[in-house]
Amino acid sequence: MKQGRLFKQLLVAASVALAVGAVNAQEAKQKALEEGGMQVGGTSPVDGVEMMQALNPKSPAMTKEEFEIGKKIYFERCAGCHGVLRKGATGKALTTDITLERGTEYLKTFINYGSPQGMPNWGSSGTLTEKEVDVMTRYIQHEPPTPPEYWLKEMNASWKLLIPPSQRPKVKMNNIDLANLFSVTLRDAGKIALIDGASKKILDVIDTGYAVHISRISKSGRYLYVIGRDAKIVLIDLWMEKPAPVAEIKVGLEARSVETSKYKGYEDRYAIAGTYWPPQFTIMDGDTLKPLKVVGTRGMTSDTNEYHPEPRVAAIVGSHYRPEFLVNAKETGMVHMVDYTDLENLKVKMIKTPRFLHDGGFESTGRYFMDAANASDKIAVIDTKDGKLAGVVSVGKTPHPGRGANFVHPKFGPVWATGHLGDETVSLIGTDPKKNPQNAWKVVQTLKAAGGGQLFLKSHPKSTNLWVDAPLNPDPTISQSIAVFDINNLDKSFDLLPIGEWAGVKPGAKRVVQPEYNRAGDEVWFSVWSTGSEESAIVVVDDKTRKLKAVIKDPRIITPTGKFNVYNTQNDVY
Ligand code: DHE
Repeated sequence: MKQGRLFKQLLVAASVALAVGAVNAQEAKQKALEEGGMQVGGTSPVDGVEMMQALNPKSPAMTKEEFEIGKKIYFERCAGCHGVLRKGATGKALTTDITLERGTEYLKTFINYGSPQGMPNWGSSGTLTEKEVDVMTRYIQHEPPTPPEYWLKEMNASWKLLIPPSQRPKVKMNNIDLANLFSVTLRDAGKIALIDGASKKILDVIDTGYAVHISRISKSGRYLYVIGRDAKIVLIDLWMEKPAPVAEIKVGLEARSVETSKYKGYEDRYAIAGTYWPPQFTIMDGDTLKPLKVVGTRGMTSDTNEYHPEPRVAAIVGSHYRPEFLVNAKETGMVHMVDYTDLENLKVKMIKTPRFLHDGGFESTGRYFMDAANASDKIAVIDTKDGKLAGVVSVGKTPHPGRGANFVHPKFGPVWATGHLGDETVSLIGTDPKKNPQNAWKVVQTLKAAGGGQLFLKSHPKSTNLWVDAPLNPDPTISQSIAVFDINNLDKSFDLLPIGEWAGVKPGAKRVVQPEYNRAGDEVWFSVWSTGSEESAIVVVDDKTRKLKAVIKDPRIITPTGKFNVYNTQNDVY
């Protein structure tokens, strides 16, 4: 690979690590440099879309070509932190009232040298050339171009019903143990792998979307929904002789989340997807993906009550207690509780929480949704039964739980755990307001894990282990390992298992990411995630002995990230 291109990729790795909020830019860049171009997070697929260039007489002149270069760089490098409309999120607001006032020289210095608050040094690091820095300096003094909207008409045009429900099997036609099947994201391949939990054999590799992100399973366990960053959803029928896509749709220009209706009587009825752009969510038929209802999330912020034009939809969960979806609008800090019993007369209750919402999961009873407001270092607790905010808990720096981990603490009763991007701690929050009210919605213990840059952690009702990853940590001995705590002896330090080394793959980034249990809860799967051109693997560890059980290696296992066990995902077991 040419030196310049490599270097640019390295910087993307560094910047996106910052986009998720916490890793020191220089360290991340250095780390990425050593690892040969790993890209954490995904560049926005919006950069190729045509947009208007508005002329502001106060802005420094730029040609159409320069504007296009600026737009491309902005969507590849800047939009994740500063927002499509530059209203600010993890990064500062860059609207023209601010940038014109700051002026060209100030902005140029900032873009060249970065800031201790996390702005990468795009110029002095060599990522952007002098000319590109100059273009960007002028570009951000022009009005931000707005990507096009994308509504029902566009969705309908993209919708493909590959096999209508009437032509699908009436009973399960294969002998796959579906409960122990894993859907594995092969991110940069734009595919998922279906892997049998017992034999560890890859049953199939299926094309999905660009920079595939997550899988979710319908309540019955029959339908698998996969979403990519390009907002393409692929619906796979697991009952077919050979599970295969039966429908697909593109619900926007950029997305991260998909979920299905789980309430009694509505099992498999609806699917929902949230988009980063346009900021909205779409409710679809669960078995065909036919789009039924599109709802915008633009509105007022929870704290200052100011209008936000771009509240991106982060995590979505299906309530077990009511016929509702909980849709997290990142930038407004509002959780939209969407009642799906009557789509024509849609009832949406808005719950005010701190900003900016990102991910989260249920505590062990499935009643309370533990919602990470990562920029506020808080977890908002939402009672899905009574439909209200039950508490707000201060945790460590930039919580990133994934769906979190539930277990019974020997001293404090049931707890839900989150790790953090911004520090090495794991916060354990009491979740039992009935029997342990004194601990409910409080941090009862803080564990010290291996380091910051944590993304996911996991436990299982049958396990006495808590597994904590740290794939964004700048130290390879940490990012390539997993910290495991003994739940019955939490005062004791963790064991650090060298999962990356156990994988026995060729040199590479080998970031160890996202623990996931099998159906029985007696083994844990880890992705050993290297770049697209390097060798990756899935490592399976025996939960009891903490010893290596299997390594799944195959040329098709390209950039594995999330792994979703059908039974655990279907029933919110984590
Ligand atoms: Fe994710 C979940 C957004 C980068 C792997 N990620 C989520 C969710 C959101 C989100 C909103 C919750 C979905 C839900 O529950 O409905 N992720 C984002 C980003 O905005 C971000 C920070 C930057 C980006 O450019 O996309 C980002 N995510 C990543 C990665 O770089 C990861 C590690 C690898 C990848 O696949 O790109 C990654 N995200 C995951 C995984 C989950 C996830 C594996 C699901 C975890 C689970 O156990 O449910």
